[in-house]
Amino acid sequence: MQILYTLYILLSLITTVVAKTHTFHWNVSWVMANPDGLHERRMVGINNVWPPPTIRVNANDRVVLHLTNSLGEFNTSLHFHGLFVKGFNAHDGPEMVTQCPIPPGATFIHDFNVGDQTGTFWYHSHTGSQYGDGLRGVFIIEDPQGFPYDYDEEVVLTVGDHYHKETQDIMKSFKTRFNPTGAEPVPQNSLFNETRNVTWSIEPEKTYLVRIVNTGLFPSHYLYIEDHSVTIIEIDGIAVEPFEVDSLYITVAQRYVVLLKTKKSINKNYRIVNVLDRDMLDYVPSDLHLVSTNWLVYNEYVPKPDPLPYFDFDTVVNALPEFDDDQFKPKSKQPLLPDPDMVIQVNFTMDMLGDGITYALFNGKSYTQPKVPTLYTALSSGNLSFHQSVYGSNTNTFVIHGDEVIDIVLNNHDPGKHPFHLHGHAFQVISRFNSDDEDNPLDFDPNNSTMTDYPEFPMVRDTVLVDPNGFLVIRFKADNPGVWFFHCHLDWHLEQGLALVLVEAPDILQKTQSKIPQNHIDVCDAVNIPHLGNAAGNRDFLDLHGENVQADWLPMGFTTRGYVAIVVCGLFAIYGIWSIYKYGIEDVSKDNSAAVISKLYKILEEYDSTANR
Ligand SMILES: [Cu+2]
Repeated sequence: MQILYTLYILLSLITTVVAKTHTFHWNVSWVMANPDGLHERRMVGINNVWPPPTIRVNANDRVVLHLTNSLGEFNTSLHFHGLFVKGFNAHDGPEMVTQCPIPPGATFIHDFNVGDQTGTFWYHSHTGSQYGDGLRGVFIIEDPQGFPYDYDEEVVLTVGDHYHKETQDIMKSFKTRFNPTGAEPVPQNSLFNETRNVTWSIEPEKTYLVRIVNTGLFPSHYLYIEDHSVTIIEIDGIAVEPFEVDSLYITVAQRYVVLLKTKKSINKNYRIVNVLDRDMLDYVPSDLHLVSTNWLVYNEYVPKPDPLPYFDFDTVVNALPEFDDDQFKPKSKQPLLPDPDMVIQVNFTMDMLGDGITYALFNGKSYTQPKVPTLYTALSSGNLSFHQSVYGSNTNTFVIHGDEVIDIVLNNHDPGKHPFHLHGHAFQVISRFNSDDEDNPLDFDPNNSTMTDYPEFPMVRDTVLVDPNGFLVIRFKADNPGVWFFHCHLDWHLEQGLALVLVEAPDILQKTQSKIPQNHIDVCDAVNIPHLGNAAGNRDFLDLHGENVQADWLPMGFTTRGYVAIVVCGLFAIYGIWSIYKYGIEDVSKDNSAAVISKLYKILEEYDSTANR
């Protein structure tokens, strides 16, 4: 026993010695770029370079990242998508959830250990929809013990959607009463490794490890290589049983790691095709390249095949096999978690509120940022941290106890597809159905045995699609004390308030992560946001006076202004009818026919005398 213990201590020491600290000094600023070759614009770059770099670390390494905001007039922030940041909740990144927004001129220091996670993750701004302007990149955590599969070369491949305008300008015409249907902005293009028309030169009979990330804002992508299948080995940072597919369907924020075995023959080159999911777009401009062609090149002396017609979504997508991510089972063979201790049920709708703007709502509430970041409320509220009310009435916050099993039931009462992401966890997807009937959304029913026929080994990931008018049930263990955002990753919808917040084990959080780094407090001071108090910024934690709330609901029936408008309109109508009567009917009704006839004779006589001259 003593020998084993000594060995354990030795191993721990070795790990500590081997673990590295990676220090980054990132200056976030605007950089001119032309990602799609059609339009030059400002993109958000790092140290004057766009696109931003790929971060690569080993498990148990420490990351110290100094992020300086040089964007001029805009705030910023940085989230590490898929990382549990266990023990480092304050470094997760989303503004007003775990930290203050970083104002221009300020530097925020992220300092965390990546823990024992390995796989493919990414980082992006968590301020509004700013990552659509380019602040996004891939984050890879490798296992220092080696990779479980042999491969010859590794390649990182991102797909995404691209806009010619900056997101803050797009927002002005999106969240306005002049867009009453809430139609989402349609991208101008798709990107492939942050550019287009990519040629990827490969060698025959080699195995490539391809890490694929959709770093886009909005539509999912279909992705395939002609005449090649790939083997999926990891989804969202979770190793899965190898699964061969001919194509992928990847929502924004999801990741797939695949092995690609190249052919023996070098007589031919092949198309790599990525297709924007047209069904997610409100309208399709005639010049939008739904279908984009890139090339897998075996032989540069052989001509590349022509690009596919950019508009021919139907032909391309109808030829693809069905893609169901439910079949990708974790390699760890993690069984279904036990029955939940707590069920959070949210019904999601899109509705217009009293300001004429269309919002996204969970149970009638559109997430509205509190006046104090929720983590700071959890840390400063003492015994009241379990009182949901201290987090505000409009933040969709749920408090959960440590080590409990939690189900989130999400009923989608909207005809759109939405990829939902939970920070701080990967979750089991235990039930998911869709409904083709827009008038009758299908809600989860715990008494319906088909809906509760949960898989023995559910899919595990951190971003999952809920189908139109359908539902989703996810399950996870509350083993990561912290404040975690759960939101739609279509950032247009996040801007409309499609989010909720989990305050997980605030008692343990107060004991183990009570100290807010001084640098984070300095950033709050710089942006004039308190780091103590409830959602309203009050030190009396049960007094929510002054909290941020959503716009009022559209009133039912007529308001006073409505009645005044009706009366005024009525008066104008009566005046109009009276005018017609006065100037029209009244004149005609007089018997002045003799006068009219004599006037006509006079005109004719004048005409005759002129003509006879
Ligand atoms: Cu959404």
